[in-house]
Amino acid sequence: LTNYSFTPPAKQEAIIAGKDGKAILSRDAPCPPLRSDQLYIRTEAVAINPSDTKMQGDFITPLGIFGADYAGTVIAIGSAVTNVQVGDRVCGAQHSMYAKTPEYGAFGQYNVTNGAVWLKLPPSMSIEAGASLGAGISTAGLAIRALGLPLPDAPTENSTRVLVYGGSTATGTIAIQLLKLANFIPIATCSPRNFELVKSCGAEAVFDYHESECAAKIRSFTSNNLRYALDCITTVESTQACYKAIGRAGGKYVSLDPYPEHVATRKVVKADWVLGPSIFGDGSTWPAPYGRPADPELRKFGIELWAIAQKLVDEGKLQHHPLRVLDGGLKAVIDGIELVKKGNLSGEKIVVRVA
Ligand code: CO7
Repeated sequence: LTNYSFTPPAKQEAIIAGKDGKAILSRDAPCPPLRSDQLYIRTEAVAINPSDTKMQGDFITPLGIFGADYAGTVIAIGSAVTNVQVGDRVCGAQHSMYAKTPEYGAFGQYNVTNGAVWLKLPPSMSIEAGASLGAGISTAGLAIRALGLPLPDAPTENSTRVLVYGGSTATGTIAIQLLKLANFIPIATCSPRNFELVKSCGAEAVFDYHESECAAKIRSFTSNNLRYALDCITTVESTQACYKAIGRAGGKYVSLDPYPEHVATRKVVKADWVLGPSIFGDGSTWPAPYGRPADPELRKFGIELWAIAQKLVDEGKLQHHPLRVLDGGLKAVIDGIELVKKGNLSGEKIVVRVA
């Protein structure tokens, strides 16, 4: 399966886990080979996700490269890939710290595309914006699927309301847009400073989660009929608020991390949570409760989701999350991770220019 017409570099600079598990810049990290179904990409920008700050302890694979989100320029093309040329700009996501492919991590000089989880950037979209999309599209898509709702290619006929708790998160702004494009009526929570952002993505109404009456207000706004809640935050407070907002008849709750079961107590509400990297269909080697077997159905869904994302991006229908761009090369990724770890970002995704 290896593509012999292109010889990958022997080594690359990349952010890997040092002896104590901390992120360090290595000058001799491994480069992946190029398989026939892949593109070889010179990385130009990467984005930091909260999950990058959680890759510690048992999550770490020796010599594994950190990072999910990347964008860059194609420098070689596997023989089975069509419709792409050397010099095209693409973005995508990696399954960081997956034990079977530790050299697949976004935070390196080179990336290979992983399955179908990538798209070609139209001229209208910057490399930095592209770098912000990978985990957001994947995670939002998985969450919408777990809610049992369709994607924009099969819009619903009866416009139902869907609550996106944490509407100003990087996952939330994508989820709101995908829901709206599928003809749902998104409503959301966030801080007042992000109300306009969340409305610009398509939310009909936005509620301030700091108010003690937030959940009650949503319940009343939705006439005690809300059936779907997507929780992009996943704390005791967020789970409780979503459960309180869902109407009398119950419904479905989906979070992006394991939710606190002791507050998910209404029998009429079915709860589930999704794992971003399960989009590849390869399963996960992360420790419990994040480990899972390969799933061909998810692989198929990933292909569908990324084909839809390509179309939406080409048509200019998907707006990227507001960016805070850092310069300084791969080394600045370590600063970016620290910034995200501090947890005081609001409605911004950290993107680092690496080349
Ligand atoms: O690895 C992947 C590969 C994919 C192909 S995908 C990785 C997906 N991540 C995970 O699966 C890891 C587990 N989940 C999480 O880490 C979280 O659920 C995340 C944190 C995924 C949500 O991440 P996202 O990147 O979407 O969030 P963010 O960093 O953009 O969120 C920041 C916002 C702030 O703006 C706060 O909103 P405002 O309006 O108040 O400023 O989160 C908001 N926020 C809170 N909201 C309510 C922060 N703390 C909040 C709180 N309550 N306590």
